[in-house]
Amino acid sequence: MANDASAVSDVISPVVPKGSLADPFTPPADSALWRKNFLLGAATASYQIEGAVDEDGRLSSIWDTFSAIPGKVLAGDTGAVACDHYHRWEADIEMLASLGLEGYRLSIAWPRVMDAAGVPNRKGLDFYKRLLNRLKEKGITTFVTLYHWDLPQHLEDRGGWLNRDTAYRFADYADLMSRELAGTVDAWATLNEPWCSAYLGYGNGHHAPGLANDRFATQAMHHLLLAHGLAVPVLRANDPASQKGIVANIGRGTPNSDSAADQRAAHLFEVQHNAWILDPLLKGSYPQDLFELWPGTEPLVLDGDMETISAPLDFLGINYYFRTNVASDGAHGFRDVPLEGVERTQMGWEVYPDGLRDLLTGFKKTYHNLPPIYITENGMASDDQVTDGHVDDTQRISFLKRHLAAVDQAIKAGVDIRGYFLWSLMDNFEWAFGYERRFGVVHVDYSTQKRTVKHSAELVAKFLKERKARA
Ligand code: IFM
Repeated sequence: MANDASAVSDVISPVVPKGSLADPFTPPADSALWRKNFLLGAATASYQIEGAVDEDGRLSSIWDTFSAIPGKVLAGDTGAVACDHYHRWEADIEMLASLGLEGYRLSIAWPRVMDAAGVPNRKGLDFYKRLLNRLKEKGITTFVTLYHWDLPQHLEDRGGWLNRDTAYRFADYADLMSRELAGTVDAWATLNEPWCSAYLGYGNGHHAPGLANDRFATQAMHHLLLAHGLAVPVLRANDPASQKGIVANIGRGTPNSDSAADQRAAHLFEVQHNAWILDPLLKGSYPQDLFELWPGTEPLVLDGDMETISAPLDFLGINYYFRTNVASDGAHGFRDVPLEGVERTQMGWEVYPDGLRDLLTGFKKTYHNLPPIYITENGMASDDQVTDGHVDDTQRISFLKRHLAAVDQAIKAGVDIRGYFLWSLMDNFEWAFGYERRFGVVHVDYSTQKRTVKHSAELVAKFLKERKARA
């Protein structure tokens, strides 16, 4: 998966007959996406697709508990069945392969693979072994996330991410998984979006476990990042051939006016969304501006923690969805000022591809040790319907094209970006929004579990076929 952004123009096919590839998705001839070593894949996460929450010894997770509380998830939805992927995984991999997708990013359900005493659960482990072996047989590059939010409930009962001990339990879990799965994983990501785990889970309570306290959020973040830092050397020792990294969601904040106060507000927005995670990982310190925003919330940090957290990474996974327009709140912070007349998705999120490019090029300037990047999630929700066996997801096609163009621009500006994963392979359990919001490039009818490839996926497949034919 090696890449050299400076060599992009050397490997792009020089002559592409104008118009021969005309469709609403295919990237232009000079796009870095035509490079055959630019990995194009799709992503999912365990709780969002697997279902089978009580099967084969799986323990309860914080999302089983949270989604069972009335009012926490839209329409009272839970992940109990989801896409029934635990039983339908073979057909789902066939579908992934038939689309020509070259990479698959999945996550492991921690409560499925070990019990409260740390004893491995063979049946759970075997599920992931079968899955990963099949992906390898198909020649699909595997990105495996160890923690995509489904913390075992027994750990939450002892404080969850507020308890430093959870970080050590996570390292034990990483040890087990990398001993068991070594050789089938191309890239390990320790955590998915620690911002969401810490802030939505412990800061505002919109996600499991549903606690709401800024001080909790900063302490949970520290323990999450510590868990990451403790796991990386374990993964390196057990599975030296794979890449090790972490996945961060990033947010673009733009000022509502030219005033110094609004500029400062936009800066603070990005500190809270991006630097809070990236500074400790890449600079070994928390941004002090964070504690201007949330005075008195400095986490308890022990000697050596920041060195553990900032050990070198092989890659950084970036998830990007939208921008937020902000103004000063008149005190130390920012407030959202939604723009009128802009394009939005089913989530209400603004479609703003430039934000992805601008953040990536900004990170390159800010972090001199920025590792190679994979866009580990990008996509959008729409209220997709199946009509005569087809799903015409026009907005998604345009969304993907524009965001891939932003990635291409960032590559051309010198950012080392090696791949892109669509979020998501299929419609799934969208956390607090349940099944109403559809992010998949494949439609799922939850009453029959029928999968229908959307037009977006057909066009991605067409592009990948064309690219392969030229290689
Ligand atoms: O569905 C989520 C995913 O689990 C994490 N990143 C954002 C996606 C869309 O909200």
